[in-house]
Amino acid sequence: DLHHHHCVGIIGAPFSKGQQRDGVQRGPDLIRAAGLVQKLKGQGCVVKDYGNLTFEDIPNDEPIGRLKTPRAVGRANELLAGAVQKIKSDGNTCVMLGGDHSLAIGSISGHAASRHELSVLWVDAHADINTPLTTPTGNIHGQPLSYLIHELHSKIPIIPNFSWLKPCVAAKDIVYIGLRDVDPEEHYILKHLGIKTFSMTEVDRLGIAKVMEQTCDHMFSKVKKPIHLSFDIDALDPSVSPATGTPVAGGLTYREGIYITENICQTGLLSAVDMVEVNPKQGKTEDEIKSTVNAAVDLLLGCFGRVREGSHEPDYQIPNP
Ligand code: 5AB
Ligand code: MN
Ligand code: MN
Ligand code: MN
Repeated sequence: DLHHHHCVGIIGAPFSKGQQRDGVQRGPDLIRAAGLVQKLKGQGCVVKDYGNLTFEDIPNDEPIGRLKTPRAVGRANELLAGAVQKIKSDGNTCVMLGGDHSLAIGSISGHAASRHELSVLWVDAHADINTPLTTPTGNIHGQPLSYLIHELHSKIPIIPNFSWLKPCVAAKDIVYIGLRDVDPEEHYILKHLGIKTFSMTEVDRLGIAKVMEQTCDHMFSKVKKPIHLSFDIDALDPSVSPATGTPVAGGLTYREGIYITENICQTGLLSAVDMVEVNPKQGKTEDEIKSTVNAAVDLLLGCFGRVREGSHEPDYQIPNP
């Protein structure tokens, strides 16, 4: 809540090479321009903006099998992992502004390096668990979880610029919300590893309040691990967040998205957040871009204490005339 001062460290990762659409690298600056830092401070957070990472160009980054720009993605995520580890060691909840979802590789690795064991809440239309051999597109933003999960380690080939990476998440510590576009190979992997999923069907059946209750029951079944929330803006319905690379009809409402963030904030265990896949070039109008960016900002505000009922300082007094 407002009176427990969240310390928030923000890192921008203007990176797009985990997929093929230009524009997603502008996400961090757009989300900042919509007032993220000032709004977080206005709700009582202590905010440090660590700025944007700069990613060097990697020449001759030829595909390896189906994998597109593997060396650039490996190097970018190594850099990001170091930055996230530093932000965590400074005592902050880390906010990573993407960029495409391949950045979860570095964000989650850097987070895990500082915290040992994590729960990962993956809010997305997609499962992002293809391996380099199952990917139908070669885009690494559809694969980050396969690189991070212990149980899939033997299925991941050696890739240049990924030798720094070690799997750091157990299948039982992952929960998905919002799935509605899962590849057959991904569906097999999810079932084979017994990963907890709340697809849009479960959101429809249970309602978002029960989904969050069961999400927390699953995540807290043994010990209370710090939570890594990886939020792909395409989890929301395209009527709310159209400016994204791979929109899918039938998504979460704005209210369901906000409910997720309010609920996760209340656990007191939120330790890092990714906000990814905002792509202004995919918006058809200025309003479509605005709606998408505002949703990203409001979700982040929900992560750090904003509640819709409102709030007040504990020592507030009604002014006397
Ligand atoms: B996103 C697809 N499954 O692997 C693939 O936006 C789409 O980070 C991935 O969730 C979507 O390319 C990746 C077809
Ligand atoms: Mn997605
Ligand atoms: Mn994603
Ligand atoms: Mn997408």
